[in-house]
Amino acid sequence: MSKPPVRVAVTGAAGQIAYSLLFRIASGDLLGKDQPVILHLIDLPPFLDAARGVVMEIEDCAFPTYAGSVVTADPAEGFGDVNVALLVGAKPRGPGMERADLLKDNGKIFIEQGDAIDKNAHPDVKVLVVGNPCNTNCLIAASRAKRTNPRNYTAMTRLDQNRAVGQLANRAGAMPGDVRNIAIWGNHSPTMFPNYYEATIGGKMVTEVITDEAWLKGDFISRVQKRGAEVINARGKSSAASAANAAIDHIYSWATGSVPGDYTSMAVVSDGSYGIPEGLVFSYPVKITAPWQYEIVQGQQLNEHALAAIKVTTDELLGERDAVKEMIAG
Ligand code: NAX
Repeated sequence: MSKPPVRVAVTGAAGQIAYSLLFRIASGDLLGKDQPVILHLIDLPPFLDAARGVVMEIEDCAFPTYAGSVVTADPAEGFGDVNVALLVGAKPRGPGMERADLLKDNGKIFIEQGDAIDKNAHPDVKVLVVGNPCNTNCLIAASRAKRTNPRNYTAMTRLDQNRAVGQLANRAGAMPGDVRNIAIWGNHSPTMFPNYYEATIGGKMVTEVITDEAWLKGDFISRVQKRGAEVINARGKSSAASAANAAIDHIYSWATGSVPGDYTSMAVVSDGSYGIPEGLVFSYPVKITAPWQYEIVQGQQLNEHALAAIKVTTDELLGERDAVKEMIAG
């Protein structure tokens, strides 16, 4: 392989999402089958042995694109020279914990990691935040970006998009590949809005193919919004392989421009498009205009239902930003 290796950092490297994600990165699913990768596995000190065990297994896969690993608990070392940073590790919500406390505890992690990325990563680093609450964690990390570009800090709603595709395909008796242009608006939380009004199935508008409007407005939206909880109830654990798959999809689409349809969903730092307050990390339909370049899709006509739903998710994000306002001011 003639290309120089790309360095990809993954935090939460000993966790369950990483256990699916790291193998797919090493095998070339993230950046291409001709692109060697060096993995930077970052976790807390008590979990480094587990991360080393994962490295042993990756070695044992003998992937042609795997060019080595760094395992560390030190963010400066972990983000050193990395081209892509996948921030998966986060503090989970404990019993009885308030959402504001969760935001603040995670805020500390993402300030530290944001600083370490800004000081140590490649100046053109691309960041994807998966660890929840991912939009606001991303907002906090992006607020530390001085040398790096805040536009390159994104959060993951591709899993929500993929879940919406799955639901629509099932209902229409179609294949997932037939569903195009469904985008998630807002927060990765139960307030997100999967905008089916612009989406198509087999080239026809979703609303023409699925004429049961009550289902679209009701069960479809709420199922996508609450799919994470449905998986936990059934599996006893949160989504892992599907989350890893969505992280691969997010970065692969961004890096290559390959998206299923005209655009994909990414939570990005808002530039004020569609009246969303500037600076919020908000999921929009985005077009990949060139490798590693995105633009928020403009000119979508949002009807009353969509506007009302988007207001709810925007207000939630404003509340989250308010809860961490001292952190992002500093
Ligand atoms: P796990 O609990 O299995 O793993 C988390 C790992 O992160 C642990 O190994 C832990 O030691 C590590 N960690 C914690 N703090 C860290 C820090 N400061 N630096 C480095 N590592 C740290 O969780 P997992 O199931 O892998 O989920 C990870 C995160 O993804 C959670 O926050 C979860 O809520 C979030 N999710 C986000 C999704 C999305 O669509 N955006 C969907 C899936 C998932 O729920």
